[in-house]
Amino acid sequence: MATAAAHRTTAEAQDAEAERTAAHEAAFDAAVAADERIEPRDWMPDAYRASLVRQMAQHAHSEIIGMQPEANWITRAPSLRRKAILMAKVQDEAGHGLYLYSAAETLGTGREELLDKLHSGRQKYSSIFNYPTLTWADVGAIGWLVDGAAITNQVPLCRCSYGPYARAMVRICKEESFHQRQGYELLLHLSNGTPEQHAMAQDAVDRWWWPSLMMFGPPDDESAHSAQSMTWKIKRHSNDELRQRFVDIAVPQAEALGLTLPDPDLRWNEERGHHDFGAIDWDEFWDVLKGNGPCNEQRISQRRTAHEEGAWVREAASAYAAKHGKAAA
Ligand code: BYC
Repeated sequence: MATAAAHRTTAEAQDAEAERTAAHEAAFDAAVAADERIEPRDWMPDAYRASLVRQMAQHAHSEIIGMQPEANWITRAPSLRRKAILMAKVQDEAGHGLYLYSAAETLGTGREELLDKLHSGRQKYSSIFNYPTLTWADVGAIGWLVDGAAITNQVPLCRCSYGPYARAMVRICKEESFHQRQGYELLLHLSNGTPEQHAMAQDAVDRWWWPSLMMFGPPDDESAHSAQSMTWKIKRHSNDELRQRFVDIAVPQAEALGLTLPDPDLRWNEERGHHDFGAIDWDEFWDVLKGNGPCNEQRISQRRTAHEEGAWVREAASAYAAKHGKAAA
């Protein structure tokens, strides 16, 4: 008798829980459908939380790993003005990482844990940062193409359904616009300079064009997360849509720069109202994701070293906070 009653109570409790979850799910779906923001204390499906943490972590990691290829040129910038601009840009990237790690923290995942996953290869960062910056013109090509691709991808994220991510993206996009302009201006200067400078700018664009197109992720039919992320309004457009938008923006800019995009199949398609472009080497993309890009090892080992060498700063900051916390108490 007692066992039957206990079973009944458990079954009733399970039914009540299922009903509560269904009500939560309905409220969540309605909020997303009405373009309302989901905030940290709101109920959300576990898979929504996990996918956001996955994307935001990868985004944050990309920002801080992205400091490396550009920082490579700070000591060799050709003028004080260029050096000051580049230093400010690299610092901005650190700031972007900070906003994004903080936004991820609102979902209950701490920065230490995310950094640990980056350092141990369990989380990704953008493929683009596994390519080397061989000349000064690469700083311009990164600004124009990489930041240009980033803006195209990230402006719609300002309307992401998760509030803290969307708000972080507003400020990031403003700063990315400045980054894109500085890269464009740098390349314009080189393109209109000596024949050697023009050739250096062209060579940089030749090397960065295809990896920039890969930044948008795999084609839609191979994108594991797109459909679900678009239903949840984390992503507003598919990878291929954004890639096409970027190509359409970049072509007239390349013409204005006097530089050629390295794609013989690139041409305006009147019928589609878009530029057609050549086939992307997806084998190269997946290979870079597997860790076999030209700089994967270097980027991660430099990141780990920077983290270890920064341990004393974290310890000092914690000690300071503890001391002042005690004093305030
Ligand atoms: N690189 O299902 P999919 C910057 C992964 S920072 C590496 O389409 P999703 C800047 C993907 O994570 C730029 N991995 O994924 C910084 C997934 O693997 P997992 C960074 C990639 O999430 C400093 C798998 O492939 N921007 O601009 O729907 C200086 C299948 O992909 C890449 C962001 O992070 C890639 N390119 O769409 C200068 C923006 N593409 O997670 C500049 C935010 C895909 O299953 N992120 N993968 O192991 C996004 O918008 C989306 O996450 C993506 C991918 C469009 C990147």
